[in-house]
Amino acid sequence: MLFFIAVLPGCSEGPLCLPSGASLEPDYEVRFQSGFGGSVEVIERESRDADIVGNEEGLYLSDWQADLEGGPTFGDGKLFFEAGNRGQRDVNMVDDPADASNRVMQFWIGEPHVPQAPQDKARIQLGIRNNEALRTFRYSVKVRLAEGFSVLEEWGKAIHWLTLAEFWNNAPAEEHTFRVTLNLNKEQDGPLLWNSHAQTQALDGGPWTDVWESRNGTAPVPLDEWFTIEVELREGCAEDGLYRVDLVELDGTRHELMAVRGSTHHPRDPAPDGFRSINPLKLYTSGELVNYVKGEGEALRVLWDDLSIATGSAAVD
Ligand SMILES: [Ca+2]
Ligand SMILES: [Ca+2]
Repeated sequence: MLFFIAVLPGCSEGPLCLPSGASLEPDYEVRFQSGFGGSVEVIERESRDADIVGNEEGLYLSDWQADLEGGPTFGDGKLFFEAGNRGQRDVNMVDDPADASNRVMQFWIGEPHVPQAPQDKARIQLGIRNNEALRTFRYSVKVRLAEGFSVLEEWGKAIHWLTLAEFWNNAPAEEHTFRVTLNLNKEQDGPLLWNSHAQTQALDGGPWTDVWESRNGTAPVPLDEWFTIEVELREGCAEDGLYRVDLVELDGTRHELMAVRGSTHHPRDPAPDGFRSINPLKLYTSGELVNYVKGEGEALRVLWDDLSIATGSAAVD
């Protein structure tokens, strides 16, 4: 499942990293969780970003300000749209279609809303940014691909850009830009399938260069049904970096989507300093894809529930 594509030709800055040695299994500690109920709400979502505030009584570490932003590990947590208005894309707390007594968070994209040539694109993400030495973390979240994804399976085009999560080490504004991305992909005549890649980019922007890629065409992509995604990332070199993703179906069946031993920072970063920015919940794609879904009379809609984020023992040093 794991293969290396390139060793960064033309990148000369910093030595290739060396493995830090045997890595111990970290002890994980939950830092934040949310079931999107209680007083949790999204505010000011007409702008290019929005905030989530509130908490759930009885749910430990569930306050979006005091626990997520005020805790020792994470900086700020914000929703980011980049552009557009609520008639084009929106985030709302809605009833769970499977249980009206449960509230969940909905990402909704009705049309492309981010200007870009040759065609506008679309983006909603939860950005947890300005994290201090976030080197080892894992999270789980329930996901429901609620609308638009069934018609995508009928689309006679390949899909290479439909992002559901992204992890930055480092972000584009920093040196040694590097990201790990969890995507849904599709061949021209095939069903949706799972894909991840790690990529670098030069500081002045330009094309992304693959460091590794992992693809899983056998695990299911459940549509209109809850499933759980579990993601683990440990900062490290080709020898000791770790990226793992599991999918658990509603009936409890577990699938290993990705299990990559590979660099989880820029391979030439001389001083890796953790994942300063992560997007554990994301819906980011091309205007062409969104326009196709819209033309079929639907919108792109993802529901999220029961987010829980833990950091490993080596996360804060
Ligand atoms: Ca809930
Ligand atoms: Ca970093």
